Amino acid sequence: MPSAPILLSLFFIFLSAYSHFFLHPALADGVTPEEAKQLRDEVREMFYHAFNGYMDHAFPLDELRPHSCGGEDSLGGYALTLIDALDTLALLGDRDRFAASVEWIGKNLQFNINKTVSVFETTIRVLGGLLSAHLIASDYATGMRIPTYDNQLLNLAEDLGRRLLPAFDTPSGIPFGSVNLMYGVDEHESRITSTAGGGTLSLEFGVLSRLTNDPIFEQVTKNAVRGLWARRSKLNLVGAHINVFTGEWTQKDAGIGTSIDSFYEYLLKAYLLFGDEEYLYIFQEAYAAAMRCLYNDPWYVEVNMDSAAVVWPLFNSLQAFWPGLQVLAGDIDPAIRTHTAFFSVWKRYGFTPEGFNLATFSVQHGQRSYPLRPELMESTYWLYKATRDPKYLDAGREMVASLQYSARCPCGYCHISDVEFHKQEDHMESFFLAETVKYLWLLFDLAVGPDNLVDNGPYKYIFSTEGHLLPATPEISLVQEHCSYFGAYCNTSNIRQDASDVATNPLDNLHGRVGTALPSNSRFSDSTPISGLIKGVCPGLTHGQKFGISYVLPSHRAHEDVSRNQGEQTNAESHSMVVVQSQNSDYSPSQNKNYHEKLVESSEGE
Ligand code: DMJ
Repeated sequence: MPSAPILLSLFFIFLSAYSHFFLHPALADGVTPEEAKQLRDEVREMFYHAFNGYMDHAFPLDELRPHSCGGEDSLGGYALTLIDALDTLALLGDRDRFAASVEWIGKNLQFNINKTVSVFETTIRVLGGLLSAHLIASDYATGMRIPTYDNQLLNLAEDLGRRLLPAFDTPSGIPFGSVNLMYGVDEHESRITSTAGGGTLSLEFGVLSRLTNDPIFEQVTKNAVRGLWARRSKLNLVGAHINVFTGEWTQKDAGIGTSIDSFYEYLLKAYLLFGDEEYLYIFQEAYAAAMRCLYNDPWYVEVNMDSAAVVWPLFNSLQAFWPGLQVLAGDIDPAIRTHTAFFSVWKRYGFTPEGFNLATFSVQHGQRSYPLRPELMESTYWLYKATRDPKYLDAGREMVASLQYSARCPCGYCHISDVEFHKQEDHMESFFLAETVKYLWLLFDLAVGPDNLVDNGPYKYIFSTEGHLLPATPEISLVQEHCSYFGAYCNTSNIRQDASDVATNPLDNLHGRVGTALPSNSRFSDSTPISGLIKGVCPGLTHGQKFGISYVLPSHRAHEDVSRNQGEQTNAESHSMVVVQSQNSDYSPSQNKNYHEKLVESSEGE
């Protein structure tokens, strides 16, 4: 029997924990402007905790082991996390670290190595990281131009791009999944590629073509998309895996998540960045089919691509990018509902598990982990940008709290191997710095200011699937620029030709029937009479319309939303989901004072 003083102490511990978890004022109220600022600064500190941990303990290896404070080569052995983090450094305005890192990479990186790497991962993380940093470092308008910079990263990107090209030499045009950077494709290389792996390369390769004036990169990746789309089912669905020699689907499960996700993403984004209508038309058909066959309001299921029979009633965490993509497409109502559903899973566990079974409403066996994925943060940012509904700031705050309380570990942030027990694993993917903290920081900065390159900078930016910033500069976008930019369209009466227009735009004489980026059966498609894609500027468009994020709640919907906020529950929430309380962890910001020395040391070591 415990003694009275022990019982008393236990009671006070309980009381203190109770107050901390349940009565914390920040949790009871919505995010105030002052708190948004604090959260933005907290996210910045999170970035440095992980970045400095990487630089101190792992660099120049690829990734950090955040628990044991070590490192590992997980992709090609070329300082992957540093490359992936470059444009986040620039976004945070960290001129010194950005410049020092660009300089180190320019001097030390080389791809003439005997390593077999994933074409997809190398493209989105390394090629994309190099290109976005190049576009920032070489341009006065970004405010982050590096005076001594002389295209080193672009040269590296071009070299890497050429080393990836042999992968595209297949009968279907769909690339092999892996390639050796020195010797090309191994004769025993698997001929099976995922749809996302083969169809998510067009942004990086397209930008590379436009910066180097060599069309080959853009051509091969467009050909790969054509190769995949040509093999779509009668329902306009694509499967998950395909044999790049025979063109047969080896995995016929269609969905918006695992193995397919960013295929959809790059169809729309390639159109938005390059103005290439072929991507738009494919996106319209693919999106319509997804909404018809996969959407089970508010969730998405996986179905057989030929019959549309449900094969997996699963939410997988990669699906969480979808509402963000819908914002770009202008289809915001379903985005709002789906985000609410996905976030309810986060609230239940404090993280999203890799798989959540929609039939049993429980974590899918074998898919219990949360490897620090960014997709839900990404959609939260886009929905906040589109609606300015403060509930998205509240959602962001809960995500920060979960990461701080359960994922923070000595030298960075740890994967969670089981969302129910919050067990930490000694790994930190490079996308944590490229995407997860980037979207959180942008979310709160948007609420505060914004004062950042993306939301208040010289160009419109498209985010690659790895969160890299790809600007719509004249060099990249003007070739086929049109005023229907980002999903919004002009009336002819509203057109003013821009003096800076390039006269030879192939879209100039195009007067087809076009609506928004949505399929023609979309409820938004017939709202405005349009007369085609017309190059120029559209003075009648608001900033939001130009970005495809001009969503205004119709008055009855606004009312519904308010009442929902006041107590109505979504389908998902009605499954008695428990909210995981956010908690502040005790940590003190660590500053890496030896950053430059570390770069120099490593550089000398090589
Ligand atoms: C990232 O590498 C990219 O976002 C990719 O499209 C999907 N997987 C991870 C993040 O989860």
